[in-house]
This record gives sequence, structure tokens and C-alpha cells, in this order.
Amino acid sequence: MKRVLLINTNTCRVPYPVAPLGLCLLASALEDAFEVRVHDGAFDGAAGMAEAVADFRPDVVGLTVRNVDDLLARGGAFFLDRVRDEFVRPLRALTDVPLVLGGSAFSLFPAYLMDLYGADWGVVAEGEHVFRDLLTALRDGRDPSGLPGVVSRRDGRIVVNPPRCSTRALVTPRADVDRHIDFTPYRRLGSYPVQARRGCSHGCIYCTYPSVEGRAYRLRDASDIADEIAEAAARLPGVTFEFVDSTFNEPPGHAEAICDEIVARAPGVRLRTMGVNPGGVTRDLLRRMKAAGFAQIDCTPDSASPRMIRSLGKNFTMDGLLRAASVIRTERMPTVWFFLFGGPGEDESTIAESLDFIDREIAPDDLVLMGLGLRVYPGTPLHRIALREGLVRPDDDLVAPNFYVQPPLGYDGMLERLVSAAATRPNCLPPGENNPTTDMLRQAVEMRTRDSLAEPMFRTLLRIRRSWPQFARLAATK
Ligand code: B12
Repeated sequence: MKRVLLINTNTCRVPYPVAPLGLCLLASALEDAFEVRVHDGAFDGAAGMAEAVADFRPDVVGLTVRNVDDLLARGGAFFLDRVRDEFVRPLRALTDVPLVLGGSAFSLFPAYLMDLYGADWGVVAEGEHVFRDLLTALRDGRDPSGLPGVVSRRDGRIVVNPPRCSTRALVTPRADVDRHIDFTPYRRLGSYPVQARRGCSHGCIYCTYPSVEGRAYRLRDASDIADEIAEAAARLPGVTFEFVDSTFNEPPGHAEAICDEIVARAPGVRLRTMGVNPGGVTRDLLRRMKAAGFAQIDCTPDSASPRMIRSLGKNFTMDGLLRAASVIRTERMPTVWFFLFGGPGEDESTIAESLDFIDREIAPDDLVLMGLGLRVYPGTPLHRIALREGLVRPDDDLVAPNFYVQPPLGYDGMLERLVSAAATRPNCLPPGENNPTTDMLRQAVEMRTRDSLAEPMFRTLLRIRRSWPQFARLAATK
């Protein structure tokens, strides 16, 4: 057993296509011992999969399942059945070699997906070592079912072994994404993903990150990260690198060290990150981030109501949030702000507190994304609250998305409130309007070329939005 075919089943394009970093890390981790090929279904789905199977004749197929749904409380997409129909069924008709599942969606719902896809094996949480051990055991005719993190079938039951939670520093091979897959379409539409740490020690009540990545922070060496970026930038000039860490600026000091190493080893690159936690935003951090090449950040307070900050289990206080906002404003760091309404205790007054913060503390040319409803995941504190309040049933496996929205305002009441708030705030995108239309994107690209705009894309989109008649009228009356 030598040949391993890895398949990316993630065809989601919202907010943009994301390169399969996890799968490429696995490919790099395995290739000294196995022959590895990656089929990236992101753009063309299963087209080419039959040829890959016929030509490569894999001994094992590994399938990554990233998204369950798109986290929209109304009218959202559900991906798992699509993956079965588009990838798993045709694959099973092509070959009966062992099928191994992994990825974030699989780690959240392993037993359900083993059944739905009729898989032979699975790996929950990170895969570099465990997948290798599993493949080695299969190759050598040993039983891998006792390995930590392995999901197996025993006597008609699915057994999920808890993953071993490492506390050691994170050492990964180079993902070399552009070596394993055709990176051309991502270069145009997305970014080059880089991971700097795993784990999250925060206690946000709705979040799955600790269950996907563990609670202890494991940090990658800052100079190794900068070297990876420098090497990839030499191969792909002009590409934007995106950190995929759930929180970029935790624990304190690591983000600063990464920025300094990038300045030293990979000057002039373009960088982006999600997950800048208000708790750790300092002037020094933002200056180092700018020097390293971050042209914008995402800041994720979720709420600016002291009561809701506590209720959501955030790791910062209102004072900390105000300090972060002031530093972001005075350092003029272009920022996309993420708010999430509807959590336990949300009411008219807490919504008003967040809106008041948006008006006073957020620059009018920074973007505010308003989300509504918190996806309930098994085993989270929010799950326990939802059970207690009778909002989910004890027998609900939560695979089909179930969103917590605090009664009595509920989804419709809050939506109305947020839509009317956004009607007088051009920089606020209400729930349901969180992604620009194709037409807006086209206009933005034209405007950027015509006026040689180097600003972040969201600022160009906001210019267009501000010119809409209702906002232009509003500006004229001010
Ligand atoms: C960074 C991130 C983003 C960034 C991506 C930036 C980029 N350029 O990649 C942005 C903000 C764009 C984003 C968008 C979305 N995201 Co997101 N994202 C994440 C996050 C924080 C990290 C993902 C990542 O790259 N991890 C690093 C890699 C190395 O890990 P990995 O892929 O899990 O791979 C490891 C293991 O899973 C395993 N493995 C993976 N595949 C396989 C296969 C086999 C065979 C085996 C054995 C093992 C294995 O081994 C790998 C290496 O250790 C996760 C949460 C998390 N902490 O995982 C959410 C997460 C994946 N996102 C999620 C969602 C829903 C989305 C969106 C749909 C949200 C939206 N409406 O916009 C979109 C979809 C985007 C798309 N096109 O697919 C959900 C998915 C769960 C769900 N409910 O569906 C997650 C889990 C967060 C959550 N809410 O719980 N996301």
C-alpha cells in the first residue's frame, strides 16, 4: 500500500474560495513515505476525479470535509449532502479502497459523517501524525483502531477515539500549497493560507475552535513562519498571505514576533488576518503589523454591551474593547468589525449599546458586519443553555444548523431592529447583506483600476454603498 489520493470536497465560494491548507499539510507530511496526489475539487467538483483514480490507482483515499453549512440562520447552505452526491457516491463507484475522512466538519460530527459517507476510517482534529500512523498501520497489516484521534467501525458501531492533545510547540512541514494544487484560481480570487498557531484557550460560549484545535496554544516558531512566507512570495510574487489562526494576537508576544521576523525575512509582502481579538490590541502590535505588511485587520468583539460581553464568555472587558477601538482609530488601521447579535440575554438595550459603540468608536470608513443568531454546536456552553431553555431537543444531533436567538425579540424582531439601524449607517451591513453582489464587485474593480486605488477592497465597496441614493440623501441632510 503506497498510493494515497487526497480529495478536497470544499466547493464553497463564500466569501471567497479557500485553498485546502489542511490537505496540503497532510500531503507534505506523507510524501516521504507514500506517493501522494491531491485532487482539488474546489472549482470543478469531481470533474477529473475518475481520471485521477484510473491513472493513479490509489490504495487509500483521504477526503477532507471542511464546512457543514455557511452559518446563516435563514436561507443558508448545507454542504454535507452535496459532498456525498458530488464526491463520495461517484468515488465509491470508481474504487473500493479504504476511504478515510478528516477536516473540521468531520471533527465536529464524526459519527454522523462516517455513516452518511459509508467511510472506513476517520481522523478527528489534526492529522499530520495520526493519518500517517493510520496509513502505516494499514500498510503493515496492523489494526489502527486504537490510535488516538482515529475513528473506526467496531461490531457495527462507530468508535471515536479522543485525540491526544499535544502541548508542545507546533512544528508542521511546509504546506507548499502551490506545489500540491493548481494555485492559479486562488491567486486571483483568494489568498495563500498560513497557520501560525493551533489551539484557543478562550471560553466563548458558542465556539468550536477548542474542540477542533485543542485548548492549549501551540505556537509555530516565528522565523519558520517568515521563511515560509518569503519562500512562497518568491514563487508567487504579489500574492496576499492570510493567517488562518482563530486568534492572531494571542497569546501576547507571538504576533509581534511574527511581524518582526517578516520585516526581517520577507519585506514587502501583503498580509491579512482574521481574528484580531480586542483583548490584545495595542498600539505597538498595530504598528508592527503595519510594518510587516498588514493593510487591514478583522476585529471580532461580537458585542459592545458589557452584559453581552460577559454572557458570550468573551475574554475582554468593555474597557479593554474601548481601548482597542481607540488604538485602531488613532493608528488608522483599516478594520472590518464583526458583531454577532442574538446571544443569551440580548435585548433592545444591549443592541442599543452595541450601536452606540459603533457610532462613537468605529471610523465611518471601517466596515461593520452584523451577524444574527449563534450556531449551536454539540458540547458547547451554548448547547447547554439552549437545552435548558428548551430551544433545542436533547435528541437533536445539531448537524442540521440550529441557531440560538434570544426570545422574545427573536430572529424577526432583531432582524427588523438591525436592518433599520443599518439604514442610517452606510458602513453597517445587516444580516443577509454580508456579501457584496457580483455587480458591486465589478464596479469596485473598475473604480480601483480607474482611480488607482490601493485601499482595502472593503473601503472601495463602502464608497459604492455610500453613493446609493438612500445614503446620498442621508448625507445631504446632515
Ligand atoms: C481561517 C478560517 C476561515 C477563513 C479562511 C481563510 C483561508 N484563506 O483559508 C475565512 C474567514 C475566509 C473563513 C470562511 C469560512 N468559514 Co471558516 N474557518 C477558519 C478556521 C478558523 C481555520 C481553518 C483552517 O485553515 N485551519 C487550519 C488547517 C490546517 O486545519 P484543517 O483544515 O482543519 O486541517 C487539519 C485537520 O482538520 C485534519 N484534516 C483535514 N482534512 C483532512 C483529511 C483527512 C483524510 C484527514 C485524515 C485529516 C484531515 O488535518 C489537517 C492538518 O492538521 C476554522 C475553525 C478552525 N479552528 O478550524 C473555521 C471554519 C472551518 N469555518 C467555518 C465556516 C462555516 C466558514 C464559512 C462557510 C463562513 C461564511 N459564511 O463565510 C466560510 C467558508 C469559506 C470557504 N470558501 O470554504 C466553520 C466550519 C463548520 C461549519 N459550521 O460548517 C469552522 C470550523 C468555524 C466554525 N464556525 O466552527 N474561514
